[in-house]
Amino acid sequence: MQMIAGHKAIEPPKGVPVWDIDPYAPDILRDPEPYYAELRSKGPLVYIPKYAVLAVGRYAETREVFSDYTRFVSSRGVGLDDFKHTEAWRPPSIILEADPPAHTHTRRVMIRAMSPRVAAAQREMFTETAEAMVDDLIARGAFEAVTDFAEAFPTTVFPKAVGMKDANPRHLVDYGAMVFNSVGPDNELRRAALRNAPQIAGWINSACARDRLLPGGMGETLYAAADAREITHDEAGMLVRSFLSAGVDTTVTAIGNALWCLAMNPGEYDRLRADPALAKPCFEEVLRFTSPVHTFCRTADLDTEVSGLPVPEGAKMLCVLGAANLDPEEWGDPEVFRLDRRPKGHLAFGVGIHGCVGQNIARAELEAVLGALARKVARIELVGSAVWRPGNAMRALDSLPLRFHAA
Ligand code: OVM
Repeated sequence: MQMIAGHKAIEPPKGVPVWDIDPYAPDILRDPEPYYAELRSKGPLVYIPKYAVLAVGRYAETREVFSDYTRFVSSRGVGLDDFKHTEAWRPPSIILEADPPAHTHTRRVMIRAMSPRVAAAQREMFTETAEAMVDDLIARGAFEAVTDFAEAFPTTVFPKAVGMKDANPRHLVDYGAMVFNSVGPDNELRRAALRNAPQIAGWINSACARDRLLPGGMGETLYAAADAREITHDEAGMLVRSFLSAGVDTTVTAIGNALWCLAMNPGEYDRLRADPALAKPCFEEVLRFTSPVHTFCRTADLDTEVSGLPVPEGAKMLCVLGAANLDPEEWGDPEVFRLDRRPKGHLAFGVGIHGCVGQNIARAELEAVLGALARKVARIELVGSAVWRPGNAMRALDSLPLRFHAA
């Protein structure tokens, strides 16, 4: 079998346009909107020879592929590697990289571990932390928002919510970069992220042990489910690893992107200030507008069709969430950031059985951050250039120099 980028190299299916582009080129990852627009314009499916994949960028078909977990499976990996033919870089996640019925079982436990009630119990801690950080940043004058706020906030509150006895913020951030860059091709981004894998993954794996977790935290909930024989103790440890994989880099990126949206759209920031209750719809629009996770894959597990076009078994489906969330067929004026849009059905958290199980916690964190800003900061000033950091799955800032003007 011919392989490219860790999966079966399918031929371009009949009727599917072929596009010679590298969607993982750093320039495209830094400024993806033109690529998103061209991808959508070419058709519902586009064959990309460089990686022998089918890219999906229109809203309807992206939603269809994500929703149909029997035809488009996750157990063969949600990156370019097909776990049926290439060994995964780490033992696969038992929730992200699993299909029903195994997935149903682990997901049920994770839903409970991150329920609205669990998120509500963390809100006060999130808000107090956000307010203290915002006060400190106001006092500082100019600061680097990526490190000093976007990274600082989740690496402070998330380990507390999980109940980690000793968290290493640097390792948590680096592990996020490993996990999210690993879903791309074998490019420099992936190689750089995986370079220190044994050391960082080793620290992460040992941080998942029960004796490293405090009672009352979200991590301990998973071991309690193991005591109740719903899952095994090994599975509890693997699900703690999922917390640490998906819970930090995602919210770091979301906070940076939110600050960027508000710095670039001062009129919308004024609206948020006038009514801090808009924190919730503001976050949803940040998600739609910037799609922190811009791309995840599925694998066709059988010969099938999408919009009447043939899809062969083994095809990697590049689901470009960032393109779908800006599709003018779905959204009016998609390139306008509007707090009053209330973008129901955006795909930034995915959709269907694999839709982000941590979204209650993510919303509680972002509402705490946006609420603290709205109450304390009169104006968010960009005092240098915003620089984007290319990522194989994540659209995140590398640098965002800001000044918060006190209210
Ligand atoms: C995991 C996980 C879950 C969601 C996202 C993610 C790629 C990882 O279970 O490890 O990042």
